[in-house]
Amino acid sequence: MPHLFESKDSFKENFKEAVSDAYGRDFEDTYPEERYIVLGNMIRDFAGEHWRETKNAIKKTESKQLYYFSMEFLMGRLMTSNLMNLNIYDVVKDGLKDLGMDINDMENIESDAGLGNGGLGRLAACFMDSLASLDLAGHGNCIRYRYGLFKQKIENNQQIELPDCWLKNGNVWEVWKPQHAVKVKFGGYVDGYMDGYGKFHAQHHPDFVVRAVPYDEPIVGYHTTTTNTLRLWDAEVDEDSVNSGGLNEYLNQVTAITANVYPDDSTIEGKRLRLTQEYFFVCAGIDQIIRSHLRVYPSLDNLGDKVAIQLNDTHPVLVIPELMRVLLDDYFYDWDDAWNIVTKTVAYTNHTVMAEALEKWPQDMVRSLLPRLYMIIEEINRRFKYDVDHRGLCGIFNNVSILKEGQVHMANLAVVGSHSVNGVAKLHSEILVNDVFKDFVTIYPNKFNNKTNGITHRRWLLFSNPQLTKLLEETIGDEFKTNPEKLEDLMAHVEDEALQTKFMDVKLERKKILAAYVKENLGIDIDVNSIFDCQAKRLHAYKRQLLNIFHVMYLYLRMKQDPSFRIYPRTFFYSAKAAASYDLAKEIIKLINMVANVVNNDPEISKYMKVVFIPNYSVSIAEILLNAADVSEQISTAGKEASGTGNMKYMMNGAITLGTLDGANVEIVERVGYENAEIFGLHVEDINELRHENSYNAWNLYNSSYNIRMVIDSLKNCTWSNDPNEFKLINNDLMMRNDEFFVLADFEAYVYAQEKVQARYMDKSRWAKTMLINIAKSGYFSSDRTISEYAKEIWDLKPLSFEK
Ligand code: GL9
Repeated sequence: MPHLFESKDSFKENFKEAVSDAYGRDFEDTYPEERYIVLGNMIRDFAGEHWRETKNAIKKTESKQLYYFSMEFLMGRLMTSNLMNLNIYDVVKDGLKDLGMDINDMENIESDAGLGNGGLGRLAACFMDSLASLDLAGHGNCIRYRYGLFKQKIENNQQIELPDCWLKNGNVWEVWKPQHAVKVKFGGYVDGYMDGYGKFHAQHHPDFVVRAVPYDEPIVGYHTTTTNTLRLWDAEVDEDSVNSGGLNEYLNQVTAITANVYPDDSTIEGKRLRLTQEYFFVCAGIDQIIRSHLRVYPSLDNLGDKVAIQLNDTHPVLVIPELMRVLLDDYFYDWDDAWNIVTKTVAYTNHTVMAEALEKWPQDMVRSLLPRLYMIIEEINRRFKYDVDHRGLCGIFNNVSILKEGQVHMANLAVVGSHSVNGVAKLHSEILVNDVFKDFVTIYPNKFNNKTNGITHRRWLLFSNPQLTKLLEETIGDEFKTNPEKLEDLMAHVEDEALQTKFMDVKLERKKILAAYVKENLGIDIDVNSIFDCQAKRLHAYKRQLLNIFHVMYLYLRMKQDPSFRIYPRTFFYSAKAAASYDLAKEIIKLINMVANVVNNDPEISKYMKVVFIPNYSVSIAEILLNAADVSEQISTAGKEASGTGNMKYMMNGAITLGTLDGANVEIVERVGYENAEIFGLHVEDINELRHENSYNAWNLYNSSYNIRMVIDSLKNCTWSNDPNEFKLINNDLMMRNDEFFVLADFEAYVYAQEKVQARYMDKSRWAKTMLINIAKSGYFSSDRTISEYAKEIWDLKPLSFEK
C-alpha cells in the first residue's frame, strides 16, 4: 500500500491538506508552529503502523519484553531521529523545500525533552534507540514531568534557573491513554486477617489516591519495523478521593508529583516528594506490566520468562517490594514463589559510587507513606538476615542490612532483590565488587557483572555529524551505519594524507557551525583555527571543572608575567548546569564566567585564548558542541566517574581524550593506545593510598608549587573579581577542607599534559591520524554493543520476528 511519505509529491499534497484542515486556513496563511505540529503528528501516525505490527508480533510469538524503569529519560529532540530512523528524511526535507520551508526550521521548533539531569538519563535515551534498532522489545517507564530540569541563564556571571516549559507547544510524539489509568495509593494504614492456612491478607486503607495516566511515545528503530513504547505517567486527581488535609492540599499534592525532575531533596518535604514520585511511577508501571501479561498468559507464574525489568539506579528500586505486594496481596502467591518470580524478573544497574547518591530513606517516612511496602521490606530484610546467618556469615550482616540506623538502604534492597547487579564500566564494576558491595559478593558471588556504557551512534554520529558520516561512507562504505564495529575498517586509511586533509576540513566545518552559534547567541568571536578544548557535563566537584579553569588561569597569569611565553591559540569551552542548591558548583560557574570576561577582554591575551561558557547545556547543544571538539576533557578524580558517556561521543567524532584513568576513559585508552590519548594524574590506587594514610595535604602543595600558589592567590587578589571574597567557597574547599577531589594534587600533571596536547597539535598530519584512529576504535562504544550484552547476559531477550 502506498503511504503518504512514499514520494515527495504525495507528502507535499497530504501535508498541505492536513495543515489547512487542522487550522481552517490556507496553507500559506498558517504559522510555522502549526505546520510543525501537523508534521509531527503525521510522522507519529506513520510510526503507528509499525507500532501495531510490533505489538502483534510480540503477542503472536509470545516474545519476552524488557521494561527499563528510569526516573529520567533525556530524549532531546526526536524529529530528526524519527525521520531518519523511518527512512523518510529526504522525502520530507525535499517536500518542505518545494513548499518554501527549511527542514531545519521545523527541527528547531521542537523543544528538548530534558527529563533528566545528565548521563544517567541520556543513557536511558540511547538505550531506547538501540533496543528498537536491534529489534528487541524493550520499553521505557518514567514520569511525564511538566517541566524539565531547568533552563539555565547566566546573569552577572551567575547561574539563574528558569522553568523549562518543554510542553509549551504540546508534545507531538505522545498519545494520551486515559483508559489505561492506574490508581496509586499512599499513606493511611494496613490491617487484615489471618486465614485458616496461616496466611495474612493485607488490606491497605490509604490516606490518598492518585490517578496515574499514561502518555505513550513510539520509539522507532533504525530502518526496521520494531517500534517500542516510552510510557510517561502523568498524575491526576482521583474523583472519588481527597486526603485528610482537605481538597486544596490534595490538589497541590497531586500537582507536585509530576511538576519537576529531581525536586530539591535537601529538605524533608523535598525528600518525601521524591519518594512519592518514585512510588508513583513504579506502582503504575508494574500495574501495566501485570495487566498486559495477563491479557496473553493465564497466570503470573511465567512472568520471569516473559518480562525483564531493569532498574536504572536505585530510584525505581521500590519495584521489588511493589511486585511482591501485587503477587502476595492481589494474586495470593506464597512468599517463596513470589520472591522467585521477583528476583528472576528484576535486575539492577548501579551508576555511581558517590555516597550521597546511594539513596537512603528514613524508615518512618517509608512506613507512613507506603505502609504495606514497608511491611514487605521488613520481611525481605528478616528473611535475608536468616539466610545470611545460615550461611555462617552473621558477622557481615550489619554491612549489608536493608534496614539500619533508622534508614532504608535502597542499594542494599536492590542487590538482595535482583538476579543481576552491574556497573557501567570495567573500573566501576571492579570498585563495586572490591569496595561498595564487597560483602554482598561473599553472599552472592555470581550476581555481579559489568556492562560498559555506550551511546547511540545514530544520533551522535550519523544524524548530528552528516559531514563526517559522508566522509566515512566515501572511505569505508556504509556498513558502519548498521554495524558500528565496522568503523574499524578506517584503520586501513589513517595514514592516507588526502583523507587526513579531508577529515580536517570536516572538523573545520563543524567548528564553524559551533562558532556561528557562539557568535549569534553570546556575541563572542572565536578563532576557528584555534584548538577547541571542551568540557561539557553536569557541574560537580568530582568532575573537576575547577582543574580545567585553574589551567586557564595559570596560562593567563603566566602570559601576563612573561611576554616570551605564548601558547598556540585555544578556545576553552564549558557547558554545565549546577544543581540549584549546590553552592560550590554555582561558584565554579561564576569563576569560569569571570575568568572568561577578563581573558576575552584582554586584547593582548585574547589573541591566544578565549573562554566560552555556553549556557543551558542540553542534548541539542551537545549535538553541535561535541563534534566540533579537538580535545575532550575527561578529568574526574580517579575512581569517581562511574563511566561517563560524553567521552564516547567526542571520541566517535574524532576528539582526543585528555583524561584521567577513570570510568570508561580506561577502556577508551585500552582501544586507541596511550599514544592516541593524553592520560595524566593520580590512579585509583594512589588516591586510596593517600586517603588511607591520611597523607594528603593541600597546603604542602600550595607552599611548594609556585604555579599553584599563583592560581590560588589570584582567587583573592582581585584578578578576576573586585571582591576578594568572591570565591570563598572554592578557596575553603581546597585549602580548609583539604581538597577532597585532589585538584591541586593533579594540577602540575594536568598542566604538563596540556603542553603535550599542544605539541601534538603542531604536527597536523599526526594529529589527524590520531583523530581518525579515535573514530576507527569507537564502534565498541555504540550502545548497540551494550544493549546486545544486556540482552544476552541479563535479560535473555531475542530479536523479534515479523513473519508476513
Ligand atoms: C552517572 C555517572 O555519574 C556517569 O559516570 C555515568 O556515565 C552515567 C550513566 O551510567 O551515570 N550516575 C549518575 O548518578 N549520574 C550519571 O551521570 N547522574 C546524573 O545523570 C544526574
